[in-house]
Amino acid sequence: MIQERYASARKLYQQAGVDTDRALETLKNIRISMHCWQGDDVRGFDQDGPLSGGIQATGNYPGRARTPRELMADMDMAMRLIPGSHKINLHASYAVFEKGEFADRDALKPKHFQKWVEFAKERGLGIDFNPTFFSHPKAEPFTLSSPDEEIRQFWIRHGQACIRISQYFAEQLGQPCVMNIWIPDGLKDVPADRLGPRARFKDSLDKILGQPYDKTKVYVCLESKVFGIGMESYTVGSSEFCVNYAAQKGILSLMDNGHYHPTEVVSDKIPSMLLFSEKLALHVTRAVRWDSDHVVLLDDETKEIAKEIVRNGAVDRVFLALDYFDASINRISAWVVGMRNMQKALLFALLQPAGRMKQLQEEGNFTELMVLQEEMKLYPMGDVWNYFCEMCNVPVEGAWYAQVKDYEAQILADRK
Ligand code: RNT
Ligand code: ZN
Repeated sequence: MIQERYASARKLYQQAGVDTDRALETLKNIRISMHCWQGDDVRGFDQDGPLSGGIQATGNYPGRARTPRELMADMDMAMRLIPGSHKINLHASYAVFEKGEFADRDALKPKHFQKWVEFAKERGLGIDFNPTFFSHPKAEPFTLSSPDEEIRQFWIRHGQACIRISQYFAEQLGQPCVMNIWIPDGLKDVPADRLGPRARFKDSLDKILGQPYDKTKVYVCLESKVFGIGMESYTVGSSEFCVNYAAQKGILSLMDNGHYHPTEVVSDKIPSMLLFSEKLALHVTRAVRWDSDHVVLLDDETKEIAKEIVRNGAVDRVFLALDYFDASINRISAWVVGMRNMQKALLFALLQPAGRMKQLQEEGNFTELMVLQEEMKLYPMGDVWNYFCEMCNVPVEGAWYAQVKDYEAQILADRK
């Protein structure tokens, strides 16, 4: 049935000038970085305090992963239901300590992540990494931009430690590690001094990048943000700061589509960034009225983001990661829905007659362009997607959800 439906969809797409086999070949090789923090509401394992830094996971759905073992099992479960090979995205706060052992953020070492390397190796996954500049007693309200020199140095050492750990991941796994720096630093109310904190942040980043590392193995990124809860008036790491810093220092910009003004879209920023930098990183998320980090859906902006990557031939230049944390629904479903939707958005983009559309634009034939774009929306992409799932040995359509429900009844229900 699935094969037959694929054969007929393939023919229809062929008539529109689209090669479905080639699209699937491309899709199969796109690795998306699945963020570990959806599994435990961004709590991590190195401290017991609340989530800080102006981000928030809301909801109290049962079954949150409480230990590294539970988190790994849950990620495994999700990965079994997602087609293709991917990466996992870790935060420094997910260090796994031996019994009785503890290392503060500035003293983290590769060995504290050995369990994650073993996990990734066995499954052929890559690892991306993030220093954790939040949920820590020294993180309020400033980290790398702190006027307190001792605190600032602490966080500089943390950044440097994370570069060493990132290189360890890359070397152990034979895949580059994308290391993303995001700081929550900011102010609730009108600043007296906007420049000072940014100057200190700039100096701190210079010091972190002073840690020698192999640029072919570790891609350091800088993520900007417009506001956070409790930092409504000012963020140190604004878009202009981050884009300029990254361009000047030859590191990557990371754009999170929850981090801009509500009518500003990341999809439109992608081609401009691609003209000026070799590589680019994204956090794909869904902002509902604010940076709420809802699960990624197959919505217009997700499709438009995928389109800008595919149409500009940038599949190998854009590092894709997901970033959301919804504690109000089954957390494994949240991963599977988001990952599969990112892939569906990429597939949708890969199944468009891009050459013909571009030509119509250049000829000024906007009527036919609109007609074609709208017609392509109802082409049988679902048949191509199901075939892809079957090819990758994962459940087709919504069949995966029954497995999550079983897992919930058997495993998650016992987590009190
Ligand atoms: C916060 C940023 C950041 C975090 C993760 C946990 O607004 O988006 O990327 O969500 O690092
Ligand atoms: Zn983000």
